[in-house]
Amino acid sequence: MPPEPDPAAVAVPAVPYAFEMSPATTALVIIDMQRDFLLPCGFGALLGNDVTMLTSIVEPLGELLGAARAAGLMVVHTREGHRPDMADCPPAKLARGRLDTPIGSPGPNGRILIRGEFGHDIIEELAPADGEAVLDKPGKGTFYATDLELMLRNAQIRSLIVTGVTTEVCVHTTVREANDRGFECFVPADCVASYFTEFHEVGLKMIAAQGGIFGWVGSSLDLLAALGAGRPVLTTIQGA
Ligand code: C5J
Repeated sequence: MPPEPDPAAVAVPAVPYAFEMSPATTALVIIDMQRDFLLPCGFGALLGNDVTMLTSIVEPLGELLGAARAAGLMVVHTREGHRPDMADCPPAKLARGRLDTPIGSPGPNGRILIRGEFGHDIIEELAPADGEAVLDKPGKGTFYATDLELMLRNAQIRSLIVTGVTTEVCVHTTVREANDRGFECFVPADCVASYFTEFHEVGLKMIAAQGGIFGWVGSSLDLLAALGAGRPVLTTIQGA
């Protein structure tokens, strides 16, 4: 049975059609905005990526985070990484890429992708506030091996605004996991990023294609307006 219409719902312009959400039943999920992915010498950089490809989302995501807090949305931050003894790191993940400096190796920001290390933590600009959930996840998806689903169901959350990095890896995996669990996902295109422009663009297209097979793609400006923190603007959604 479809859920009862919510009188507090707002409509956010999106592809393939307007996304309806209610602040009381929506969570902002910020995926892996960690130094290890965004700073030079972290995991992302050691994989050969240009980390500056990710920095453009920090400012709009910061604004969205402020608006979400002001509107009372549940906020969830995630961090990809492993226990110091790496008992939760699958050997296949560790071996992948045949890296000279694999996960767990010492680096300028501490041991790579290891919990408690400087590089593993979230960048200052998007630091979690008191009371906001911070989920440590060993995989790419945010539902795998975490208590996210339990927390969302207990809080009666139906919709997720999914942001962070990278578009085609942890963001996409999370959107797919959420979709299969019955959550509605909105992805603001200017608050997700990839080291690869083409993967970012096609990743967004894949979410909204076929009538929104995984969810909706829109812009943070329209979300801000819907949350009462800005005026509606005519936006072009890159990649959607
Ligand atoms: C990756 C992530 N790309 N957060 N992790 O390995 O997308």
